[in-house]
Amino acid sequence: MLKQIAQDFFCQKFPGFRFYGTLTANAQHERFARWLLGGLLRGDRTSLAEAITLIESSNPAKQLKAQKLLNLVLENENEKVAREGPKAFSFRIGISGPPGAGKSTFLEAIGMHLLGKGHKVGCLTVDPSSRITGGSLLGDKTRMPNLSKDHRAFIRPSPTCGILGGVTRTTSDSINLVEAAGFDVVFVETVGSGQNEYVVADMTDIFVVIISPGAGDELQAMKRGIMELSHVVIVNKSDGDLIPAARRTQGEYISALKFMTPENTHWKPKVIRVSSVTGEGIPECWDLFQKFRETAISSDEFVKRRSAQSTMRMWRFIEEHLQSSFKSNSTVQAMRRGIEEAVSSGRITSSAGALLLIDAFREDPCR
Ligand SMILES: Nc1nc2c(ncn2[C@@H]2O[C@H](COP(=O)(O)OP(=O)(O)OP(=O)(O)O)[C@@H](O)[C@H]2O)c(=O)[nH]1
Ligand SMILES: [Mg+2]
Repeated sequence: MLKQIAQDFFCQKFPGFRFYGTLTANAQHERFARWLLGGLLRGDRTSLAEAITLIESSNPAKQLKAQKLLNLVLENENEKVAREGPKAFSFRIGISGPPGAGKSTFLEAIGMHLLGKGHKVGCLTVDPSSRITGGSLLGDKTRMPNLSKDHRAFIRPSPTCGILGGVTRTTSDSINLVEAAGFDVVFVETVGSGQNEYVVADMTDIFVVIISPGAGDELQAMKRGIMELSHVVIVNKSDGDLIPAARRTQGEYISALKFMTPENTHWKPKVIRVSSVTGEGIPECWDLFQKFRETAISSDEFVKRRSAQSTMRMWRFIEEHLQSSFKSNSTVQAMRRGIEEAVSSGRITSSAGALLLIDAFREDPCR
């Protein structure tokens, strides 16, 4: 009893102090998670960065701590929503679009606009392709010079490659951490390359596609499914000589969207023009986002979408986790080349090759 009082005293007095001596590993994790949660709830950015690094770690002990922290964050969020109703929800905004469309510049413009309105803004990036290239240019802070310097904004680039459970898990868990630290508007930026849009749309409340003027070819190339996911299409760079082309592009997208099934029965997708450089159209763009949020909340779509996303994400995590354990398994790695060769040369069928690897994985005692 006395020991407990002494420990609590030290931990309160010196927030960074961790009194682990006599605690079980589980209690240590719990205490650490509570200490980090305290930092998050105070809006401490160092704690937030530490919490995100923790959930990105593949170290088993750190993963246990991370799970404790995420549970506490969830409890805290649920209590807040029970107390304050839907206005307690943060606003998660997915931003996608082809490389160079001006996504980061747009985030700088709208982010600064939001800081001016008293919001706290988080920006995360998703780039599963960075696993292949080994690095990402997304989140390039040079395109967000003011936002990245402001303490009311938090910018975090894509997690590095090879993380257990994949980018999806770490990004959606990071969203919860960023929100716990008081950032009430969270942008998730991704490069539009086919698959990423679905990942981002599954973690956000509104999905926005940003394009450049004269992107008629992009319209052809952009998958119908992705257009159907979008609630707002932004034609960026509507400034100077580019204005006529931006108007034309806006018209083309309005026509194209007429023939598509909207994602949300209560919202017809909108196509707007902005200039992230001059700031023209940015306040109207934010008003539109807010209108979407109000419509979604009042029609109950907001909560329904988040619930459906949670279940969908659980399955995505399982898939990512199983795939990464499978591919990194030493038995699978040892057999892989031989079986691939047997399949590609036609000696065995693809399904037989797959089953050989799956059986080897299942029977591996070290898995
Ligand atoms: N004229 C004009 N140029 C813009 C505007 N927004 C962005 N740009 C320019 O477009 C280029 C690309 O901008 P980024 O913000 O880096 O584009 P991005 O979509 O984030 O690019 P990636 O992250 O590489 O996919 C830069 O040279 C910007 O200065 C705009 O509103 N008007
Ligand atoms: Mg960018």
